[in-house]
Amino acid sequence: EWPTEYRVEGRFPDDFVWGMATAAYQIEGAYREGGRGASIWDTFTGANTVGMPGANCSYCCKKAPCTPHELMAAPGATGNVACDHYHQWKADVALMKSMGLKHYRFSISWPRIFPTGASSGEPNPEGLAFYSDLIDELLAADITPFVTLYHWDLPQALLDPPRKNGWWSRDEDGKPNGEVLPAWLHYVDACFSHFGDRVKTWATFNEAWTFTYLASGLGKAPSIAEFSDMDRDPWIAGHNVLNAHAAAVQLYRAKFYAQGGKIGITNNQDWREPKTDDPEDVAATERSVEFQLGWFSEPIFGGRGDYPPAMRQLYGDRLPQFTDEEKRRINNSADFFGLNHYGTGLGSFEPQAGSNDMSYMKAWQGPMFVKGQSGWLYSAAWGFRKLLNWVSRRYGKDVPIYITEGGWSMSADSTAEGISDRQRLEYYANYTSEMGRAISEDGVNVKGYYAWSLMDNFEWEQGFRERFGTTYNDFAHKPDRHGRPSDKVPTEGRQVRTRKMSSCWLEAVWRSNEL
Ligand code: GBH
Repeated sequence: EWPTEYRVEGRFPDDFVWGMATAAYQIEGAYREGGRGASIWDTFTGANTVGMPGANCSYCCKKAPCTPHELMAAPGATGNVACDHYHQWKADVALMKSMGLKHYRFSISWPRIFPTGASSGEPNPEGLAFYSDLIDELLAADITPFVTLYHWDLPQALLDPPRKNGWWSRDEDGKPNGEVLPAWLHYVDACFSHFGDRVKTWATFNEAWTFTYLASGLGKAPSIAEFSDMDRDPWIAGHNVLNAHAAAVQLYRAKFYAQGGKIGITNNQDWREPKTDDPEDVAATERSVEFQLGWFSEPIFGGRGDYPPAMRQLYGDRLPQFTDEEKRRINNSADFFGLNHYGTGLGSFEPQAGSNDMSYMKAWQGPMFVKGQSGWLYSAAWGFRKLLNWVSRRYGKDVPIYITEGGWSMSADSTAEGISDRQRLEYYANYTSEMGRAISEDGVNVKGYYAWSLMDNFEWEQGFRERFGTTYNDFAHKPDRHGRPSDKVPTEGRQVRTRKMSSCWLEAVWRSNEL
């Protein structure tokens, strides 16, 4: 009863933004170079951080080897080398230029700019130089940069004692206290000061839900015991992050107004379709979208500077309270609505909480959906259209929506296999078609679409085996003992990038602005 094939057609508005996206820890590598400090992902992957600024071995065992977190699904994979972009960045910009790319979203690594997350003093000049040169090279290639300030690589020093606890910081009485806020503001101020003359689009955070909720103990860094009380810690972290977002926007608007840029945040949501038309299933799926996307969108776009009323009703005082001043600051603290969207699943009412987002919804995989390589990824482009309409209904047609990520994972053991990615091409064809219909038929204010990702990269706890790239990376892997390419140890300086079919298809789209 659900469509699996679409007419691929449509023309996009003249000013529509087509781009590609990446994130620092997933592509840069060079983890001990350029004065970079340790991040929570170095710790989580078990990278050898002995001697690095802010490494947590300074109060831990002080000896290598460190061990990957038990939730690393591909233990041994790290971002130590990743795509070696820190060395191959010029060639990477040349690649982007060769495909006619006009918009590129990437993130800045906080521990490259402030290796120990300092809240005063000068930024690391080598870190500044890397991004400054990259931005210049992009602009020279006629590519507009979109910069994410935080894509999950918190300086490790900001998680460690004494009294830091990263986004999870709270007072004795349990109230979130924004302990890392001065360090965060010092960092974003440095980014605006040094890059804001050339960067005109900023996102504060990538997927607050993922790096607070899942990172409280469900598989993203840090997922440590101290912050794994799922009745308490996600809400503490989320609260601190919303306040940090609003403070960064306030700073940007007050001090960097003359730069003439815009700033927002990127949240994530996959669509949830009720498994049956039982009203309880319908309510549960609606609630699940509200409790994930709404958690971080309602305070900003909902007009009251506060959480969704349904969340407050269910959680009561477990959900922290904003002061009136905080509410005023959070309300309207974004110039655009950034949305990462990948796939669709079914949902039903689940009376025992404990489901993925604590919304009393159980997620199901629909057998009618095409499945990606990632366990959670199912394609149903109509779900994307429904989600876009959900956002538009809820937060109005005025706020411009940018799809800051969308993509498809496929496994591949060779370049030949990797570049024949017809299924990814079909994903993009179906999803951009449905996005086009949301724009032209439903009047949803979508302004741009960034494909995830420019190239295969370090896919977090999945290491290198899950490939989301539109360009294939050989990673110059040494084969493992079964003769298969290993999940581990990409080699520096020798990675070959080869564009996939999907990359060529997307190029045709952004060159013609038409499907
Ligand atoms: C994005 O997250 C990230 O921004 C990007 O860095 C990443 O490379 C890309 O997706 C591909 O994964 O297994 O039920 O716990 C996408 C949102 C949220 C999707 C967490 C996977 C895990 C669901 N992700 N989710 S579950």
